[in-house]
Amino acid sequence: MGKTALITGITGQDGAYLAEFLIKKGYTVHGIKRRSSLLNTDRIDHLYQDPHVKERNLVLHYGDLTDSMNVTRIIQECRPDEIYNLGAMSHVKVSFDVPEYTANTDGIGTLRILESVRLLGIADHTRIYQASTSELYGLVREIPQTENTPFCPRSPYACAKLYAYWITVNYREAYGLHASNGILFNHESPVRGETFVSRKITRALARILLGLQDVLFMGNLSSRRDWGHAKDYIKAMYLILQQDKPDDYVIATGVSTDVRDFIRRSFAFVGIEISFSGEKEKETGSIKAINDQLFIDKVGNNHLENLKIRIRNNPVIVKVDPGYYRPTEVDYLLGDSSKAKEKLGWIPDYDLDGLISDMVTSDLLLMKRENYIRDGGFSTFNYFE
Ligand code: NAP
Ligand code: G4F
Repeated sequence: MGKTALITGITGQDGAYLAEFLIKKGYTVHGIKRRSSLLNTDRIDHLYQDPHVKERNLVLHYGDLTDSMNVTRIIQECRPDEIYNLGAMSHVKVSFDVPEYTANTDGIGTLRILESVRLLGIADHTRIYQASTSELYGLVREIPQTENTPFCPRSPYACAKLYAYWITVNYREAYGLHASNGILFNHESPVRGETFVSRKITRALARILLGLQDVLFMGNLSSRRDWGHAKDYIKAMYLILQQDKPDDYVIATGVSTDVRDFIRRSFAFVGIEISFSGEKEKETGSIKAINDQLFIDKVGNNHLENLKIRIRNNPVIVKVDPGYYRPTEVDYLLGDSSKAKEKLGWIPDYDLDGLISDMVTSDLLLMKRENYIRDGGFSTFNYFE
C-alpha cells in the first residue's frame, strides 16, 4: 500500500506541483479545495480523476482552513501519513487589506491542523509540514539568513506565519508531533499567481513583445529576493517529512537579485537590452538594443518589426506606480540552505536564468494563444491588480 498525503492549498502553485510529485511516487493524494463561484482547479486539472473511478489517487474535498470542524473531519476521514499545510492567503501586499482573515487562515489555520492531529490521536501516524517563509526575517538581522537568524516580520502575512511557525515548534516540543517548518524563500514557476512580481514581469514581457500591452507598472524595483523554482522546492518539502526527526529548514538558492535585475534578465532572454534611469517614482526602464537573431529564435519573426516601430516612437516599457509600494517592505532576502543540503541532500536543479527561461517561454506561448484568439475576432482581457 502506498502512503496517503493530505495537501491544504492543493489548487495553489506549490500544491499542484507537490500533488503531481507525490502521485508519481505512488501516494494517494487528498486535497482541500475551496468552494468558489468559478472553477479554481486549473493547476491540477491534468491530475483530476472522475469521482466514479475506483481507487483514485487524487481525491478533492471541499474545505477551508478557517473552519475547524471541516479541517478535523477531513483529517479524520483520510487519516493521512503526511499533511502538507500549504493553504494560505499568501500575498504579502494583500495581507495589509485583509489582516484578520490572513491571521485566521495562515496563523490559526495551522493550529487547527495541529490540534486536530493531536485530538484525533493520530500523532504517531501523521507527519506535518508547515509552509513557513523567508518573510519571517523581514527587517533582516543578518545576511544571509539561516535557521538561527532572529525573525522580524513586516506584514500581517508574516505576523500570521510567525504564529504558525512557533505553534508548529510548540506542538512538536509539547506533544511530540512530527511537525516541521520549511522556511522557504521565494519560489516561482510558470503557474505562479499572476500578481506576484516574477509572473507579473514575465506575463507583461510576453504581452509587450506581442503588442498586447504598452507598459509594465511596477512597485519597489530595489528590493532583493532569493528566487528559486517551485519544482525544486516541493522536493524539499517531501524530504523534510521523510526524516526520522522533525526539524526546521531554510530552503533557498543562495543567490539574491533585485527586481530591476529580474526584469533585465527576463528581457535579455529574448535578446532585448533594458536600461534603467531616473530615481524612485521617476525611474523608467527602456529598450536600448535588440539582438534580432535571439529575438527571432525565442519569440518568432512576426513581431520584430512592430516592436522596432514602437520603440522608435517610445522606448519606455517600465514605469513605477507607488500604488504598488508596501507600508513596510522587506528589502533584502538571501538564504543559506547549508543545513538542508547536508541533512536532506537537497540541491536545486534550477538557477535564476533557468527559472526565467521556463517562465518566459511559457508566458510567450500563453500570450500567443491570446493573440490567435484576438486575431479570430474575440475579446481578450488583461489581469490588473
Ligand atoms: P498560492 O499559489 O497562493 O496557493 C495558496 C493556496 O491556499 C491555494 O490553493 C488557495 O486556494 C489556498 N487557500 C487560500 N486561503 C485558504 C483557506 N482559507 N482555506 C484553505 N485554503 C486556502 O501559494 P503558493 O505559492 O503555492 O505557496 C504555498 C504555501 O507556501 C503558502 O502557505 C505560502 O504562504 C507559502 N510560501 C510560499 C512561498 C513562495 O515563494 N511561493 C515562499 C514561502 C512560503 P485558492 O486556489 O482557492 O485561492
Ligand atoms: O513577488 P512578491 O509579491 O513576493 P513577496 O512579497 O516576496 O512574497 C512571496 O514570497 C514570500 C517568501 O519570501 C512568500 F512567503 C509569500 O507567500 C509570497 O509568495 O514581491 C517580491 C518583491 C517585493 O519586495 C515587492 O515590493 O517585489 C516587489 N515588487 C515590486 N513591484 C512587487 C511589484 N511585487 C508585486 N507583487 N507587484 C509589483 O508590481
